[in-house]
Amino acid sequence: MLTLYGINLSTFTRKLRLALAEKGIDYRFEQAPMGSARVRALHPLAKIPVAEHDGLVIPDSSVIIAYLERLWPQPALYPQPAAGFAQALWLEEYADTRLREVTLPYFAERIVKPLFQGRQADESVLERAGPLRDEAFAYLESVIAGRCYAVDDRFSVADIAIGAQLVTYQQGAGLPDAARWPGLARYLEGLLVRPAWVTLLAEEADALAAARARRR
Ligand SMILES: N[C@@H](CCC(=O)N[C@@H](CS)C(=O)NCC(=O)O)C(=O)O
Repeated sequence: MLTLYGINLSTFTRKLRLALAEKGIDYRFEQAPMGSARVRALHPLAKIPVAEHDGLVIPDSSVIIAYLERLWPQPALYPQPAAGFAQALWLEEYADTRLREVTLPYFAERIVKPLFQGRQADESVLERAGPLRDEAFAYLESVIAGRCYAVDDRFSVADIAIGAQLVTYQQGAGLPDAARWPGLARYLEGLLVRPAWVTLLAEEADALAAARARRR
């Protein structure tokens, strides 16, 4: 049995859980916040997620998903053709880095500060975040080009990585504005109704509702 250490509402934990759900892999989910003693003992960078399988400790969502693909090849999350494979890896990398940078301020200001720290959002942070968000969303709008999936018109790890980050954005700022990025908004709506996503995101919505209730 695979054990996953992380927490819900963590973007990279979500990314991995989406991959596990899409592949239909059973796992044990052990709540372990980033930087906790448990995580520090398992992950050299003290980040989440980290997984343990048959005595092997595997850090990093991208590495874990690639490992899962070897052991559970179907349904495949990586395109077979070399060009599609490269594009999927690139978009996964883009999502994990630039899109992460773009989406995190919205979650930090609108969710973490008010719900988990009892502090007010600093809207000036979000004003400064706008231009980079606009640039990244315009790039994704052109990559997706009105299709349902980011690469080769079939679901892949690129959609999981992009979708996981866009959910973080949605939790802080709502869906991408369909008037400005119609393809991106439709693309995300299509991902959000996938059965594996509905279940996981309902769990996250409950966690957010509970945090809101505690603050009232
Ligand atoms: N490249 C890593 C990124 C993991 C990551 O940054 N996780 C966040 C939580 S969503 C974290 O642990 N942050 C704590 C930190 O950066 O120290 C992955 O894909 O697993």
